[in-house]
Amino acid sequence: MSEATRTAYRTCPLCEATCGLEITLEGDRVTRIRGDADDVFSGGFICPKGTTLGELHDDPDRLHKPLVKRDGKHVEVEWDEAYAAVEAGVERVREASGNESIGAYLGNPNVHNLGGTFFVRPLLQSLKTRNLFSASTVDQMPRHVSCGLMYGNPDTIPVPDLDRTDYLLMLGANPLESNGSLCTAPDFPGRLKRLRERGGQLVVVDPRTTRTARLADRHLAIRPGTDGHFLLAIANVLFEEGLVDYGALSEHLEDREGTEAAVAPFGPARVAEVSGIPEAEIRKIAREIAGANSAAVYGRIGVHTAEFGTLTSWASDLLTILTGNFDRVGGMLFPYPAHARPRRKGQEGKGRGFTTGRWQSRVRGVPEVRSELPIATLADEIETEGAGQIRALFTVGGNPILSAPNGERLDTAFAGLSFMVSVDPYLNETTRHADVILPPTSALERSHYDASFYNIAVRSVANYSPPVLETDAPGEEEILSRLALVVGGHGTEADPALLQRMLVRGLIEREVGSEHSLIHGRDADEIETAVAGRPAAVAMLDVLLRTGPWGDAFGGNPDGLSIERLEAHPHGIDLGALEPAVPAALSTPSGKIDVFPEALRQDVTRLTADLGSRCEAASKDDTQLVLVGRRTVRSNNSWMHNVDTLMRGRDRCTLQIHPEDASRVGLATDGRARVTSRVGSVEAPIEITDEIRPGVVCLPHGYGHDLHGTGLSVAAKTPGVNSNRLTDDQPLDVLSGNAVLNGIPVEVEAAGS
Ligand SMILES: Nc1nc2c(c(=O)[nH]1)N[C@H]1C(S)=C(S)[C@@H](COP(=O)(O)OP(=O)(O)OC[C@H]3O[C@@H](n4cnc5c(=O)[nH]c(N)nc54)[C@H](O)[C@@H]3O)O[C@H]1N2
Ligand SMILES: Nc1nc2c(c(=O)[nH]1)N[C@H]1C(S)=C(S)[C@@H](COP(=O)(O)OP(=O)(O)OC[C@H]3O[C@@H](n4cnc5c(=O)[nH]c(N)nc54)[C@H](O)[C@@H]3O)O[C@H]1N2
Ligand code: SF4
Ligand SMILES: [Mo]
Repeated sequence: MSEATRTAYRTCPLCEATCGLEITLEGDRVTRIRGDADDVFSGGFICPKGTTLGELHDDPDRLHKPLVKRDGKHVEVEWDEAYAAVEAGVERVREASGNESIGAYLGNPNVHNLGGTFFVRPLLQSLKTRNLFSASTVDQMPRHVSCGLMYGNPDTIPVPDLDRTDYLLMLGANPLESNGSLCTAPDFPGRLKRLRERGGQLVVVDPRTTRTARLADRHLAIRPGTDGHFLLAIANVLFEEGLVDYGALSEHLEDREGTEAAVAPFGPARVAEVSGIPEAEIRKIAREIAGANSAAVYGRIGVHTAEFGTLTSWASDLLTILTGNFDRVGGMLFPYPAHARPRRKGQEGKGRGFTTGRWQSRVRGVPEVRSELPIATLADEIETEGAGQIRALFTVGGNPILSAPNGERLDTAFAGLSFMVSVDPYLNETTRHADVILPPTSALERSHYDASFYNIAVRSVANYSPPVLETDAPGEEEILSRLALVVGGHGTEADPALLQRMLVRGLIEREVGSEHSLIHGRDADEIETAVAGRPAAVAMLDVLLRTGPWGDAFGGNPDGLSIERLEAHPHGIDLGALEPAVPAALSTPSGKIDVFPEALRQDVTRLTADLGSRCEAASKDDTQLVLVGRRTVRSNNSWMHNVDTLMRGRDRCTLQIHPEDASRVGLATDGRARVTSRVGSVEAPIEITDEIRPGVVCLPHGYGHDLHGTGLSVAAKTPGVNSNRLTDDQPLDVLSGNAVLNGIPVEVEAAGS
């Protein structure tokens, strides 16, 4: 007799798009996953990754029990034994070299996970270290910094009003493969097609002719690393041609003086020479942005993981400010998630503002940003002896050996650590160095609500997914709580429920104590009882939702949102399109947008010098090749290469090179190439294609699964090469500490030559 068939609905946690999934199960076995046609946000859209949650769950290589390293080999142990090993290891390192000798790295999946979102902080607090690193500094840190400086809070990030804009200038993003980033919009491809269908224009700036570029009205194959110059040249034309019009935003802007003078060196003729985008095109775009009914500018990985990432992020917002498109329907708008603190109408939007550099890294002296240090300097901190040298490391949901620059150096550094703990479901390139690996439950076994990505969504939407499968195994919430207690010196016997209750209680007390809260003055015990009986992370989310802009205020607004209400709406609740939100959304000391923050003034000076040296170089015959990255829809950073259905077909880890360059360096059509940078060298199959700008070569990141000691049997069959053995850990985006992962100078030759 076959087991009962049932259908579950949930939000896909794999990327930023938050697609609704319809999951069919027989008993505990997933038999089919397809897009949830009734999902209020994604309307049935899905990508190949979303269909594989069942395969991920059933992956025989996924860890179910902790591993502890004994005599160089990982062996399975019970949970208590694993925590005891963590306690012993941490005590040993602390006694020998103090709190600062323990570092932590948080990877990308933390933000796709409720337990991670709420419970990583107690662990970090128990670690009492400033040696904190995350995937943010190989990703979006530049955007946090520019937004922090301009709007007062690094998490106040505007998004393009994708569904209503008449004009979208997109740089260094390929949402047809990535499904979008810092702009949560399920079915991004469909939304771009609809933009064009309603008569809007899409202009894509990318050194490669991507699938997104092919969808655009125009594609501009820019020289890598020159997006900042290009955007400032557009600003230059706006001033020069009298197209600047701040519109309704004018009274909310401060410190805009000096912008015109600062962009003066970026004349479109000069910038055309260095960027490869003709002067006429630069002028045309300036006129189009100024003339469109509404316009938005959106940049992502290709422009943020670059030397002037923060400047580029600032410049992209500047263009919409200069043309009255900022904080306007169809332009750039601030998202408004259901779990946010309600905005107060007419509020001035004053706050403390944002600063960086409250401390510096020990070895290279790079400034702290958002309480963390650049991942590009982690190897320095491990290798360099002296007080504060990192001797132990915690990684939570991260694979820096493949995702951070100069991966080979980091691999050697990790091998020299005295103790390492990883919270991760796989024995992979990074966790193979760990003395203790603690595997959390799978995505199907946990509740989900996209607390991170609704913060950057193009509509206000709320969707809560209860677990699809039941389990007694510990999820992130329990593992991180127990780690926090063990590391905090409370021993392996301490009850994680006490810590969890403390966090829920703390949140409730903050709300009832805040004069701005919907539940100000209410009885904390009553509120606590109302959310009791749920896992702590869900209880915390319930408090946030119920006191949020659409919340039920625990009875004050009976039709309002709560987890219970969301449970009754498995396809989500649409709360509407975004609206202008300035000044209430701001938190700058002045209550206004800082149009040209001081830190950026200094950076524009640096870019002006860079323009000068690039102009000089451009006049010489330059054959220096530069490396950029790419994503493909069947892959997700480094960790989904163990899913067989996604890996079928041709090898996707190829070196793309333009035919002119291939023949100049003597590459045969089907051969392999050796690619060498300042820091390393790899060999990859070549793919000669005219869909890449001459002078540029491209490798995807997240591959290189051929290292010994891992347990990824599928990935190991088509290991590919680690492109981050070529990226350099020395250059950084000065303002954010972000690594430079695109535009890496490389030499290419036929392999074996
Ligand atoms: N399928 C899939 N989806 C993913 C991921 C994944 O690994 N696979 N990862 C997820 C994550 S963590 C993120 S952050 C997002 C990222 O999402 P996206 O930002 O859309 O990332 P990419 O697809 O890498 O697109 C970056 C583009 O920048 C271009 N580029 C490189 N250098 C330059 C430059 O100097 N200037 C300009 N203008 N362009 C340049 C590259 O050619 C590439 O097409 O994707 C998310 N979604
Ligand atoms: N050259 C180059 N390098 C890049 C990029 C690029 O464009 N070019 N992109 C960068 C970007 S945008 C990002 S976000 C980073 C990503 O960098 P990382 O976050 O360091 O790497 P991931 O590949 O996402 O690794 C995720 C890890 O989390 C584990 N994991 C998966 N699910 C869970 C879970 O639910 N819980 C826990 N605890 N662990 C889980 C996986 O097994 C894996 O070990 O890579 C960056 N590196
Ligand atoms: S686009 Fe992203 S959220 Fe949607 S199904 Fe694919 S991986 Fe999941
Ligand atoms: Mo990312």
